[in-house]
Amino acid sequence: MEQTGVKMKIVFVQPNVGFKGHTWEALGIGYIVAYLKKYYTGDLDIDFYSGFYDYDEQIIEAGRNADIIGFSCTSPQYKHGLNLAKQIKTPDNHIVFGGIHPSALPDSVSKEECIDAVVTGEGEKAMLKLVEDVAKGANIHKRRYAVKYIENLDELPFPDRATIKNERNILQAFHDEGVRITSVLSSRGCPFRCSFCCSRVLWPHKTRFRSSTNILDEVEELIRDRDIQFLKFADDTFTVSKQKVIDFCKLKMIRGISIPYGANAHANTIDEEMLRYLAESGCRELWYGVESGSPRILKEMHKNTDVSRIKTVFKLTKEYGMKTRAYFLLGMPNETTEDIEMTERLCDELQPDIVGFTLLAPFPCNEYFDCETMADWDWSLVDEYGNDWVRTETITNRELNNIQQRLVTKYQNIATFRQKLKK
Ligand code: B12
Ligand code: SF4
Repeated sequence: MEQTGVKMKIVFVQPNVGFKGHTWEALGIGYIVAYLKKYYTGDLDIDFYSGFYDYDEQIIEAGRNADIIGFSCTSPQYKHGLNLAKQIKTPDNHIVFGGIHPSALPDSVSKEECIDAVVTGEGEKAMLKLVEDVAKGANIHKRRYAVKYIENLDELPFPDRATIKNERNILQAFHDEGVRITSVLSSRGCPFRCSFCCSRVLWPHKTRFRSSTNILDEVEELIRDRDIQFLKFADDTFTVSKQKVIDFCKLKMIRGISIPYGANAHANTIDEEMLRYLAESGCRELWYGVESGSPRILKEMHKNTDVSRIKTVFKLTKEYGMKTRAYFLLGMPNETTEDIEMTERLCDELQPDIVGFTLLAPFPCNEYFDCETMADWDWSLVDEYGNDWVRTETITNRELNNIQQRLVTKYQNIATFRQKLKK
């Protein structure tokens, strides 16, 4: 490895999303920080700020004193990130944007004068290269970094949770739910291609998995060092590989790690044997993207499952003692009120423990985004919990928002945290 030996002061920023609610730890930044600390050969002074917990003034002051400022942005976070970047930029510092939004719209992001470089896709190797370039005095203005994906995820060091001030999120979870919770990522990517989802932009290749040993080493560390009492898997779909899931569950039990956990699941990946292992190993909740009760709409979404399978899987998940969450999405272009009635009937029948009703939003990178007309939208205003864009051929935007509100009110006692907050 090249020896630069140059000391670098880096500030990472997780901008705000525009709504006050529970925010998760900046896991992506945690991964990048750990990678830099392992592989950068010079000294590093790394700090982290969150738009949720820190004042803009603090972030701006820290950023103006750093060599490199790295912003991590989903689309709703981009506006706040850009606003901060404009105030942080000096002739001497280097501003880089990474995460799903810059990955989806690199041209639009890099045309901003205050943004020197854009990283698309996985950030660990790309950020290392960028830091080395800056250390060597290279001009990175208007550079784009996209590097080969890491094949073996076990090579990655665990996220640096001290630097990302994970304790703040854990305390927030404890305040909201009475349990010390944090997130862990066991895989990258999802084999499905739902029309409304952005996963394919960030992780376009086949799904990669960490080994069970590697995941459980991190889990043990989290229990020992951070007194974590519940794990949320941040994977797109935790249940992609039956063999991987069963292997994880078996090893978790063999190692006597009893911590409960929850994860995202896709109905078509589930069978009874997997559910038995999940339940035995401490899985307490499965979160299903059910999306619709209308077979026609499920097809239009490329959801790759059907209503009868969803019903079977919910029934089985409950029989194995796990809680179920059902997320529904309203507003597909051809959706009619009859389709939404089917969704409501399905929800009644499934009786999930938690339910969310979101609205289709044309985030950059899903099939509803139009780069001609939407590239410069204010994404802090476009939300799946209410937006003024979505309408179908037969249902207006106002009607859809009203339907969503009616459903949230109907299921108020089991609505998601975010929808409860909205009321
Ligand atoms: C957990 C999760 C949440 C959590 C919060 C996550 C958080 N940290 O704030 C909750 C449940 C609250 C949530 C809410 C929402 N979410 Co969400 N969420 C996720 C999920 C499933 C995992 C995130 C994660 O931890 N990933 C793992 C880490 C390692 O990946 P990463 O953060 O992307 O980081 C890597 C790269 O992006 C890059 N990188 C990231 N930052 C930086 C910075 C620099 C400087 C560099 C160089 C590189 C870099 O390197 C990292 C390591 O390789 C993702 C899907 C996914 N698998 O990523 C969706 C996802 C991010 N969410 C999405 C959406 C739409 C939302 C909501 C807008 C939904 C809504 N309310 O309408 C909100 C907005 C929240 C927000 N922060 O903007 C979309 C984003 C689409 C978009 N264009 O913005 C995603 C991609 C889901 C999808 N597949 O469509 N979400
Ligand atoms: S199953 Fe979930 S993560 Fe995978 S493509 Fe569909 S919505 Fe995205």
